[in-house]
Amino acid sequence: MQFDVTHGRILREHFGITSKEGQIVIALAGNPNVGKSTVFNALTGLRQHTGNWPGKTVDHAQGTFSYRDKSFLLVDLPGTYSILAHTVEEEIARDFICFGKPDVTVVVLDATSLERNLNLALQVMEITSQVIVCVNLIDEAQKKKISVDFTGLEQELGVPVVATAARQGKGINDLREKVCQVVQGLSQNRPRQVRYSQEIEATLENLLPKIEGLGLGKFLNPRWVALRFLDGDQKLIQNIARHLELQSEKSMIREAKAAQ
Ligand SMILES: Nc1nc2c(ncn2[C@@H]2O[C@H](COP(=O)(O)OP(=O)(O)O)[C@@H](O)[C@H]2O)c(=O)[nH]1
Ligand SMILES: [Mg+2]
Repeated sequence: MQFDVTHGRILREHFGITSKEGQIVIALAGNPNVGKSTVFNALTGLRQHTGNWPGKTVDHAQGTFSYRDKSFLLVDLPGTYSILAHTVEEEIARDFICFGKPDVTVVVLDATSLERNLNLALQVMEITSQVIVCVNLIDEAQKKKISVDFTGLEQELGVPVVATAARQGKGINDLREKVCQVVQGLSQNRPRQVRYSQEIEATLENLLPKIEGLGLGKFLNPRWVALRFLDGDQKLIQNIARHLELQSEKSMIREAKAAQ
């Protein structure tokens, strides 16, 4: 594994998520009604429990499964059309992807309305490269005579794409395989990045070295952070500051313990 599992574990506790040592954490994102809970159930079966996100009245589900001798913790994020944090649900989904350090984020899309759904996938792909796109409801798409070019989609997006009909359990094993490949670094993810106007791109170029100097780690794409700085997203900037503080606080505690 290339990531610091322990570190992610400490940060996730703030979201009320307690993963066991060595457990691989998967976040599940998607628009409402795309079959996210069905994918969640197909993967975890009865090994799940529900509650609320700490301090929020938004439902929260987490579950576990084992595959290829590895243990996985699956976190169902609130269903959202976007993660620009205009609503509490969007803020939770965004903050977990940014600061909960999931090892991989699976974005579930509705095969019958890909155009609308891809918006969320592109947004998540701006934050992290550890993404898998799960195109669900392929049976419904077939009924509507919609055919999806999965190879083409994978090439265009630059991340693995899995076709599922979760209600029938189709493609779920394929999804497990792809998750394993991504967490083991066997998948060459190069998520397609949205290009903005020349003016924005030029400003981003100036900002990037400063953001890269912050030490945000490989889970937060500096380009995305720079874009949010340009937005003047105060809440996110505060959250980044809080998490950097927490990060150094925890690493100091660890160092002190190690020195004892
Ligand atoms: N035909 C079909 N229906 C599905 C599939 N996946 C989910 N559904 C149905 O779609 C509806 C919404 O699913 P749900 O998992 O609650 O969506 P969520 O809002 O994204 O969590 C439910 O009636 C599911 O049974 C699928 O692959 N094929
Ligand atoms: Mg659901």
